[in-house]
Amino acid sequence: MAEAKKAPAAKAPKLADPMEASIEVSTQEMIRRAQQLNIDTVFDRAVTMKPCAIGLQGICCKNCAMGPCRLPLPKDGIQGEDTRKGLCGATANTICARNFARMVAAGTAAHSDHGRAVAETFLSVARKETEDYKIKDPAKLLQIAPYFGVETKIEVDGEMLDRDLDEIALGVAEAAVKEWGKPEGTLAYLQRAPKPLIEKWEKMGVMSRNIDREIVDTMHRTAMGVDQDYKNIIKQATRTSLADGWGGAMIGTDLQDVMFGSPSPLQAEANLGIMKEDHVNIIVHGHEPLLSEMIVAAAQSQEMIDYAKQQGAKGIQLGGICCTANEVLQRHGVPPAGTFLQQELAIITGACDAMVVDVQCIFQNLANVAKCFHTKLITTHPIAKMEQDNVVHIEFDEHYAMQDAKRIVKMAIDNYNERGADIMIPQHKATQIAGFGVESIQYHLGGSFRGDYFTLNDNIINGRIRGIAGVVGCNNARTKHNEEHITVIKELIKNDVIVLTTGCSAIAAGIHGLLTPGAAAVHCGPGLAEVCETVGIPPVLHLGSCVDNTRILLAATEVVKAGGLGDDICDLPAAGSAPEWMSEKAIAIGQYFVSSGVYTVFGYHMPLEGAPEFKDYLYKEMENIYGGKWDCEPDPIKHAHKMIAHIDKKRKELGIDKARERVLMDMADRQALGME
Ligand code: BF8
Repeated sequence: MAEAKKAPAAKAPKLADPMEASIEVSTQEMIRRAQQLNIDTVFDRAVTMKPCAIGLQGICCKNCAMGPCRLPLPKDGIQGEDTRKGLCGATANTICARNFARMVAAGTAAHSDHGRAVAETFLSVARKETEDYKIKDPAKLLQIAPYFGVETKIEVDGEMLDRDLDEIALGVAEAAVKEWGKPEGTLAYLQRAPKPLIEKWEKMGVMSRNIDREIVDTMHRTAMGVDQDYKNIIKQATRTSLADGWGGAMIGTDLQDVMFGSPSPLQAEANLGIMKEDHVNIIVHGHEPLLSEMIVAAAQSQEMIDYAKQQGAKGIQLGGICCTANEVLQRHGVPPAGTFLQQELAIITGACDAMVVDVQCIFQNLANVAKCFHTKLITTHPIAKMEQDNVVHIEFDEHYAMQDAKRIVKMAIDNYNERGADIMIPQHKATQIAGFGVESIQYHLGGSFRGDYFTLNDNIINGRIRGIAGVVGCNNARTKHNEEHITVIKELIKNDVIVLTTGCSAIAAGIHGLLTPGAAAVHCGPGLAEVCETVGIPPVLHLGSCVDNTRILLAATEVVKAGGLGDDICDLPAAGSAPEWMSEKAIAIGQYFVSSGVYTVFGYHMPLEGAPEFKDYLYKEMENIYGGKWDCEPDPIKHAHKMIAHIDKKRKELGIDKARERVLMDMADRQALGME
């Protein structure tokens, strides 16, 4: 075997302290390993490059060539009138709102273009143009058809009969694809929201028209010299974000479920330790599961397993990074190898025979790291190529999906014997239960007679469960890897708040052992622990990838429907959180949660400090319109307690706060009697 090719000595006097960079042991080990090999990672770069202080405040305008105009907040704050303005006269509020709205547009574009690819593939399936994908969940197809105006029954001789599934599929596919550009009306899925919420959206004029149009509208009105009213800009940001959460992302999730199967709880492992030295290791990374679904099938085929054995490997180990990981985890139990911040580290193990990337959250530096090892880095998407000559591009075509997948798996197997001697796979991994969804929550926490989410609602009303939290989103190299996610989640479940998680937060929760039923006894307050132990679920439920945040919207809608907790999402004792966010997609998600009535707290920092009036609008005024509002709190314990305080406020408004006090008094009484 050849020696691993070492990177040329780079000038990197300042390196990350592994213990300061992450709370996770295998990450710490691999950062150290990278430093020994003289390979820089995101953790080192975060030490050497500091963020721009003006950009951080959200008030740098580079939308025309007279700028960039920078409007930093004066050191002693605004005294009297705020006279700051750019060359054209744009105020800090306008600039900050434009920047924020553009983040929403970019995030919406990312999720929705993913959704479009899924919808177009589903159209190919419905037209029978591909054999590689099938309809695996016909029940979900029948469930969503009415929203697209597609009949599921047909009248024959006065009798209502089931309509042919292929006809329904074609109707749904054609209607779904049109959601990106239909000339009239509003998005079909907006009608899935609770009625009072739809009425708020209608009153405000923010019902999204079509997905592409909302993104174009935002880009237009935030260009130089167009919309100069921050409230009007943010109104459009809402309309755009709804085209994400109740549009492109939701269609993406649903049609993926239809084609690949809706997830149901399954057991898997998580962390870099899932990689095996004696196996061919293939890591799928990115977001769109169209090709990775096929890679899973190809890697599990006898033909490929036999071929791997011929090359001297014991088998093929698949692993995932980022949301592609969550997609193949929730449907096939393929273990995630790590979060967003661990992508370089997977290659630095020296045992990654191929890393297959599609779109989003892929470091450009991967190619530099791959150059130091034997790893084949394979790009697969026409909109996401890399310029380095060590990167192979195999463009995915849904008509030849399995053929492409087999070619990629074979390439990884052929690369197995090219490994160098520098192999170090950290021996840390955890067991997890993943694959929850709207349907499985209904199965575990539903009721037989009184509504689908009855048991969940009943336990919220009686106070065993204090409330519901969505903890989602990225890692960010400006915060300690996984610390905020894990601290926030632990504090919530300790206080009887059940947590729904997606994205890299879900991967982090899996790695840190919070996605098992056993975590309830260790980490939960007594009420939540009792519920989890009774029904056999973890206190933290993995609901999938970031587009699957739409599952949280629909779960919240089901809670409203089940009754007893108000008429709208904003009435629920619920809150949202993204403790380590970094992506524009997180801002789009935050905006659609806030505009759907959810109090949403981000960690780290928000790029709003330079425009206090605009910030106030997001943090206070939005609640008067939609019932939800933004907040930011970098301290993870305070962050969790802001969410809990909101949950308690909602419990009080619902008149169910007394029930909770009684539960706590019972506990105290039992403790006083020495029974606990
Ligand atoms: O879409 S959580 S780092 S992987 S952006 Fe990226 Fe953030 Fe991870 Fe998933 Ni979501």
